[in-house]
Amino acid sequence: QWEAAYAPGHSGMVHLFEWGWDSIAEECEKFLGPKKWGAVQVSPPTENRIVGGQWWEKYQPISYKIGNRSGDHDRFANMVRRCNAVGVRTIVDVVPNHMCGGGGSGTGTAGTYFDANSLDFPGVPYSRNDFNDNNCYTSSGNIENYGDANQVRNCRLVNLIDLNQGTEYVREKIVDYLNQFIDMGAIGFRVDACKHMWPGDLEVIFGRLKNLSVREGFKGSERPFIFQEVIDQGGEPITANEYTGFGRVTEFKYCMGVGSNTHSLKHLANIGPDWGYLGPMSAVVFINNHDNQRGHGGGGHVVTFEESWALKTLTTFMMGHDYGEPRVMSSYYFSDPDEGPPGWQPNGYDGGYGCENGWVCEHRWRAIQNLGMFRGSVHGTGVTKWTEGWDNQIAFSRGNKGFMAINGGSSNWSGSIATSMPDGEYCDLGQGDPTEGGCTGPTIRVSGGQAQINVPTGDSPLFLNLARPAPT
Ligand code: ARE
Repeated sequence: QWEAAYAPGHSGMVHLFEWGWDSIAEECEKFLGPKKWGAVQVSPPTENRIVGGQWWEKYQPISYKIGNRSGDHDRFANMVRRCNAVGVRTIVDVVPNHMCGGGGSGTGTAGTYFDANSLDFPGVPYSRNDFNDNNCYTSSGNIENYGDANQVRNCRLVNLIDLNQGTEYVREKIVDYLNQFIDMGAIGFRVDACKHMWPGDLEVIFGRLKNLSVREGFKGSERPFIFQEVIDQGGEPITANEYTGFGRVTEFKYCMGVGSNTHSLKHLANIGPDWGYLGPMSAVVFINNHDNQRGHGGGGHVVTFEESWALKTLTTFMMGHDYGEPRVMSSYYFSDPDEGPPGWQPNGYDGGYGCENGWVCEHRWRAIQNLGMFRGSVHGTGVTKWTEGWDNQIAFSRGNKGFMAINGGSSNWSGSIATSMPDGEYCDLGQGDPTEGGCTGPTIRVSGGQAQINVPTGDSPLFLNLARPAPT
């Protein structure tokens, strides 16, 4: 439940936020597979309430049927298969804490009726007794004070009708909800709003999940990868550590930690538990996420695509360093933080493919696109030969498998840098791609434990990646 079952040589998650299933399948085949990324994290696929096209509609479940504007059940299943076939796994964003916002009634994205006044969700089915309202003692029925763990877990998060995972019936429904994705070949889950559920209940639910599907090509002994969204920036009674016994947890302190050190990269050498963060096997790390890039969920300055230079620098560092399991955010441009994805339609839209018309696609940026390949090839090594230049420059090796140099300064960084890489001529994956004959970009020579580097300053490229020897 802590390790993602990535294909050999693949690593790193890309969150294709709000992409449609057909587009994701195509991106796996054309881009993420060949670039050896580990997995896509997809937006919640189950039936949601239709509000007004906002991205956050998908965090308001109506039933556990697969079907919303990203696509229907068969398209989703097809996407998981096509991605698996090219070595890219699927990680599903699931929302077991609550159903939709209270009040009103209607029909969800897969045509299922619901009544949020009487708490009736026939699509599951859930009814009044499955919810927590009777266990919440705030006057509004909502969470009013994050200093009170009881209300954080038993009251409604922003009026979202709160399920009681303490009951056997609700647990079984959630287990079935998650297992349907494992049956389809998904490898794991980003679990929404875990702060708002009791750790003991989650432990039971996750413990009942199936092993990864043999029919879909897995060994049968692998556990689903689980990472839980818990925003812990200190100062609240609920801590991320309460959740590490049954899966990983999002390490939100990392966003602020790296974001405040773009101009002092050398400080990042020991980022992790020394900074009061989760252990390396417990943390999922990221530079920003779909909430904090638009001011939802968690405070502080985070680096996003709007600061492209800083984002490239920090993403390179995150993917190169050995702390935590990394995730790269792939966004769309927005002016209103609530607005849905470009070209959204209530049903069947499938934007995203092509990375044009409003999609940012950070994962395709030159400096970022080969980082999954780098990380996949240095698997099992630690950081060695940490080196600092004089002008916000750092370099390090990953044992004898990789080397990375990041120039965050205002002048070129060139010279001999110590490395644990064996002698040879290597492809600079920051600027080029490995080919059968060698490299489409510059190559770098290592001899006698020294790499001859020349890392230009400027927006791109920022790193040299020597994971792959250029064949001679
Ligand atoms: C929307 C409307 C609300 C309305 C509600 C119900 O915006 O006004 O009341 O619908 O009708 C997302 C959006 C919400 C949206 C919701 C449902 O962000 O705006 O509400 O979808 O459509 C807390 C939680 C954390 C949560 C953040 C946002 O602890 O789990 O708030 N993050 C996840 C997702 C979100 C998603 C949800 C949960 C809900 O990643 O995308 O919400 O499924 C401190 C605390 C944090 C707290 C934070 C913000 O930092 O430490 O714990 O995060 O403040 O309050």
